[in-house]
Amino acid sequence: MRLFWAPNTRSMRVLWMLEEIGAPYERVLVDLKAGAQHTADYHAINPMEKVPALQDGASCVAESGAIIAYLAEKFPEAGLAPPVGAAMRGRYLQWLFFSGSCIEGAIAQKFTGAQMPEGTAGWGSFDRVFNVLEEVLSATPYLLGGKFSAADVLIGADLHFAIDVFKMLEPRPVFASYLERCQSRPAFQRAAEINSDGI
Ligand SMILES: N[C@@H](CCC(=O)N[C@@H](CS)C(=O)NCC(=O)O)C(=O)O
Repeated sequence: MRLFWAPNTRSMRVLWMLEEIGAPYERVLVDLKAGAQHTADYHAINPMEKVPALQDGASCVAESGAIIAYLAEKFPEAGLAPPVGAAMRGRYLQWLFFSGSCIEGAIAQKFTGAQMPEGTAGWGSFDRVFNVLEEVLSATPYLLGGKFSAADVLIGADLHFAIDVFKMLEPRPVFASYLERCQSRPAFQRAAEINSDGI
C-alpha cells in the first residue's frame, strides 16, 4: 500500500489509521507547496488533486473517511470496525460520515463566518455539531461505547486539529479527556511523530 500524504494535513487521519493497523505501507510525500498534487500522474490517483490518497495494488481510494473505511474492512483482524450485521455497525457508519458531512461544514462555516439557516446547512450549526459530539462522549469513553474504533481515528483526529492545532473550538473537559485517551495510543504517537518529521 502507498499512502500519498503531506505533513500537517488531513493525511494525519490516515497515517494514524495505518499505524493502528500495523500492516506495511510506503509513504509518498506530495509536495503541496510545489504543486505536486496538480500533475497528471497524481490526478490519476486522486482526481481532486488533494491528499490523502491510498493506492493498494490496482485499487485507489481518496477521501479520508473512505480510506479509513477501506482499511478497516481490509484488515478486520485489527478489530476497528463492527462487522456487517453487528448492532453498532449503523452508528459506526454514521460517525464515519459525520466527519465529512457535518464537522467539515461546521469548521468551514466558522472559518469563513458564512451565515446559513440551520435548517439548510446539513450540519445545522457549529455549536450543534460539537454539542452532539460532547453529548455522546460524555456518556461513553469512545463513539461506539467502551471500544475504540476507526470512527474514533477520524473524529479524534478532527477534534485534535480543531482544538489543539487550529484552536477553533474551546477545550471542553469531555473533549480533553477523550483526546487524552486517543492521544495516549502508541499508534497516534507514531503518526504524530511521522507528521512532525515530515518524512
Ligand atoms: N475531503 C478530503 C479533503 C482533503 C484535503 O482538503 N486535503 C488538503 C490538505 S488538508 C489538500 O490536499 N490541499 C491541497 C490542494 O487542495 O491543493 C478528505 O477528507 O480527504
